[in-house]
Amino acid sequence: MAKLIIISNRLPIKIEEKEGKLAYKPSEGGLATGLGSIYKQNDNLWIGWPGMVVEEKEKKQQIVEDLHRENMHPVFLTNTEIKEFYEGFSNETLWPTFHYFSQYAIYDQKLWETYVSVNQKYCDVIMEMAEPNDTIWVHDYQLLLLPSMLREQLPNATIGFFLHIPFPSYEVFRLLPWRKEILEGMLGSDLVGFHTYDDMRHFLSAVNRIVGYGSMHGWINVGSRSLLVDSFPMGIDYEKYSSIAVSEEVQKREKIYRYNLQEQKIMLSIDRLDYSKGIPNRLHAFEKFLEKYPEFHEKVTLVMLVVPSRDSVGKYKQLKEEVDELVGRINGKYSRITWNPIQYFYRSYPLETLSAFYRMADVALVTPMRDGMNLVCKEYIASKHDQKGVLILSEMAGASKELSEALLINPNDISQYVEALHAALTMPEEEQMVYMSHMQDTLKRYNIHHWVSIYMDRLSYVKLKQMSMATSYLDEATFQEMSNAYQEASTRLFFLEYDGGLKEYKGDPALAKPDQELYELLENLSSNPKNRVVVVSSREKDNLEEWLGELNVDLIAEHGVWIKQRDKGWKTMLSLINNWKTDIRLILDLYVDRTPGSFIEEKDYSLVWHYRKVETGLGELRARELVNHLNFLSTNSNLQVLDGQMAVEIKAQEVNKGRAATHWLNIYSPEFVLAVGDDWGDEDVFKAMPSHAYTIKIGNSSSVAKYHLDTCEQTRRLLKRLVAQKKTEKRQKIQGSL
Ligand code: GDG
Repeated sequence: MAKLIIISNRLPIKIEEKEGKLAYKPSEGGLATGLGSIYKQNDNLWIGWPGMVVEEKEKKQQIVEDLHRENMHPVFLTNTEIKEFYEGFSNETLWPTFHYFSQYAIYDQKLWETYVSVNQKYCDVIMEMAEPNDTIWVHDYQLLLLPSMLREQLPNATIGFFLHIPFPSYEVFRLLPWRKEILEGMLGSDLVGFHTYDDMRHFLSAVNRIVGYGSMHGWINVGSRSLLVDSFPMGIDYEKYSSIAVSEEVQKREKIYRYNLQEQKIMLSIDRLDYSKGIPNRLHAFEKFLEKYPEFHEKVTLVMLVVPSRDSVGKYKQLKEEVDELVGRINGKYSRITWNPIQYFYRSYPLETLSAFYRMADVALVTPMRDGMNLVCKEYIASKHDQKGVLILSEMAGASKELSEALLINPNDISQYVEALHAALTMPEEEQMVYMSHMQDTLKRYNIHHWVSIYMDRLSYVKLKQMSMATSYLDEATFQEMSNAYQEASTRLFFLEYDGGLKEYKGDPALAKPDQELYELLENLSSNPKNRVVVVSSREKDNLEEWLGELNVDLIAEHGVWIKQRDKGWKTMLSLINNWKTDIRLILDLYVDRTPGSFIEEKDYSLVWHYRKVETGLGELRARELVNHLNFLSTNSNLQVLDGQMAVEIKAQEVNKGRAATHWLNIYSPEFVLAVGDDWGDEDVFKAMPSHAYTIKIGNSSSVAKYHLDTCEQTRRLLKRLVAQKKTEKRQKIQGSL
């Protein structure tokens, strides 16, 4: 039976060795609890490092056996690998870069090489455990190269990837010397998931500008495979945090802490010691608050739980010193015999202790400089049974996109922070309860189980979609079937894309004129009274008229803005307002100035920037910039940017070739339909076709077309054979009757 394999750097357990005996303890954290319910089912498996360096062969064997009973399998890492792969490249290169602290990032080729080799090690272990039909779900920044490594070995496997930390803007990401390899690694997945839409947007932009792949509604084509990029905000195990908060043990602990803190209002913060968490800023804000609002002296305490983390790394040691110093200074300045404004704890605590603090806290301070999601703020909300309490949340945490009822702040704006502290402490209880209950409703619904299930559903959907988009090569057997259908039909309709379908692209669009062979082919095809031939193009109508107007064919010009039936004149299907053109033209002019050889073409309902004549490389580079620029400007407008063959076109969205094609389908209800196209715009034509139509994509990127061919030459040969077959048949008939 196909199984699900979860891969993360660490397994969801901690191993401890006491007096030569191994003990396994479950580890806390969002991922472990969230996926805990699924990896234990059936034959599912979780693969990762068990958290301990093991050298002895027998001990390794023991761990493998013990873990197998719990549906886990270890990847053993050496001390050097931990140092260079985990502490080094993952935490000193990727972590700072992805959290917008690139000034802290180190770029060291040796660390990168170990990162590559450890990703390969994970891949090798997975290959020992995986079967071809398994679903593989890779997690987080330590394993960015793994999806492509797996894809190479298992080309048809279902591979998901989820990034738990932010994906930075292109401007920051591009600083990494290994940016291209990293993106290519991630692109081996079928579904790339992020916490927020912004992360997803940044990723798509980096892929477009660094690797050169465009995207449409989150879909990226990599060769003949399409993958999807989407956002899935991660939730918590709401039930678990909510029920533990009313457990006897937690209430007992709360009583003890309350006794010690007396009537103090409590502000709470819980984070790992990390520069991304904004701990010094929080202390500065609290100090300013005490200075500005002395009436709160002896009435409020900041309980700050800081969990030790990565303390072997220099930057973390410095941060620890800075925090120690700040806490010391503030407490030194404001403490009284009976009151310490800050209660600071540098250690980790059992969940029951955290829960007791969540219950007690009047205000929770979750104010990171940058955070992928942040689960602490969600746990605080789930623990608040009386719905009294205020959450102050940084805009820079992914969670702020969902929890808009929190007091949102920019952690760099210390005066705003101070006012938020004051507002939280003075907020009427009824108001607190309204906000809290809204946030609880959201988190109850979008809990961790929901997150897992929508991610897995989406991954299955991608696989189905890939299957429906996998076009098979149009072979001889299919041709024979098509030819029979052609001969039996009394009404036949052809939609033939001009550029890329019938005629190869030329450096200059004006040079791609019809040749004698093409004229003859179209004449032959259209001379049969049962045939109706529609030539489809994004070219201007005057251009098509000049080249093909004499023929007995119908025409679709400018992506479907203009149509012409052979016995009638041109007519437009839309009456669109074109006032967007003035602004967009200014931008295109700018790109013409900066890109020698490029030029603008103005059509009735679109503008096109052509770069066919531009120096190789430069044109592609500028085109990527321009597509990004235009996509940004066209958000919330009804404009569509098409990244075409050596051209970028912007047009009103209502215009599409598929709509225009429907016009003919409605009039003729043909028994035989054949559509040929080659780029994104032609997908609209394929989609508009009835189920019995033969749809052919030129080129082998994925498409909704049923078949594909490689060249225009092959389209022509196919059409010629269809017509010739008819002629042969006719002759045979005549000869037979003689
Ligand atoms: C990464 C991303 C994203 C903390 N101290 C103790 C303790 N914890 C638990 C908390 C919470 C978890 O650790 C921390 O989760 P966060 O989400 O806040 O932060 P990261 O560890 O940086 O996680 C983050 C997350 O991945 C999930 O995708 O949200 O943005 O950085 O569950 O309760 N638990 C115990 N004792 C402690 O002292 N038992």
